[in-house]
Amino acid sequence: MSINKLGLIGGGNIGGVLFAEAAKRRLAKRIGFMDIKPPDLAKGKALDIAEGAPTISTDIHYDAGKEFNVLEGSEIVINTAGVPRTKRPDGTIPTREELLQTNIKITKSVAEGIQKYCPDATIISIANPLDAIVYTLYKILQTPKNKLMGMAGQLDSGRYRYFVAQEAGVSVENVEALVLGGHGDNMVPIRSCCRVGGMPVEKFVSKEALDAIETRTRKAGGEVVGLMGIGSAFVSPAWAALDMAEAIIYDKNKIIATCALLEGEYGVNGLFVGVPAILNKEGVAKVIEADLNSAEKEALAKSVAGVRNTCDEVEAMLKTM
Ligand code: A3D
Repeated sequence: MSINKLGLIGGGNIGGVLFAEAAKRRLAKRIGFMDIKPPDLAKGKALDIAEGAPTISTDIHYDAGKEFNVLEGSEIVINTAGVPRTKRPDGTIPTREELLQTNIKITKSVAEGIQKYCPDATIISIANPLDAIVYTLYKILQTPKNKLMGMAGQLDSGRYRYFVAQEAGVSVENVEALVLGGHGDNMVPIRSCCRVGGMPVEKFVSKEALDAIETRTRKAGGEVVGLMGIGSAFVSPAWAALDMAEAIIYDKNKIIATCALLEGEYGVNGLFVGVPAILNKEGVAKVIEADLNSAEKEALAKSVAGVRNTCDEVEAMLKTM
């Protein structure tokens, strides 16, 4: 079971991994791969991967290029078009929100491309600032809320799981975790939802170690940016987005932390925020309201306030574009 066509917008670091993995996993009969970068980044990367296909015994069919028409007929689109964070010469690291000025313009052209060539596609967006870029796509495209979502929570939860597994000395497969809220340094790891082998995390990891793990999780994206020196994390975000795409393609009813439109859930209206959601062939089939303690509720409200500020900036910028 696979879909007819998967569209990938952006052929940079994340886009390249998405193309290679989607081809290897045979997620779609055909892949549309688009990037504006000359001379023809998308076509070049697609050719490189296709020439490796015989070695991994897979058949790859694709349309790649600099124009949005290569996306025609895509049923699911994953969007990575946008500049990533990168370490400045003085060693500081920008916030994701500082990317908005540049990435909102890119997102406008992405929305126009989707509108023209695959208006009915289900969209998973990855470009930063995550929640505000998904909001921008919504404002321009008015996509039904089940068909538009952002990837961040799956990656942030994955980071939390990895750190807990290391500390507890167990397999990552034993650790369940949830990170909610906006995809910024105020994201909210939910300790009360963290389980190790089905048991409360506190049985395996001390309170002090958990405090440190949660702080590290909130800043984990910046840690990678700082170490790599150029660009930001790209393999783990691609895998996380493909997990979401597979839940949709295979109609899994899988609960994944997803940036979804809230209409009253968690006391939030009209914003896209990271929450647990059931993903299936409909896309975001249902938002689930986790039971949070008062500290977690307070932290979530703070994170949502940050998302609201950035979305207010989006509203102002869209009026001038
Ligand atoms: P990068 O390797 O720079 O690739 C981005 C690509 O977008 C480049 O190849 C550009 O040429 C291309 N691009 C720019 N404008 C357009 C356009 N109008 N149409 C099509 N393509 C265009 O970056 P990356 O792949 O590392 O990251 C992509 C985005 O994902 C950035 O905004 C990152 O900040 C973001 N990101 C998000 C997460 C999350 O967890 C949400 C994690 C890591 C990166």
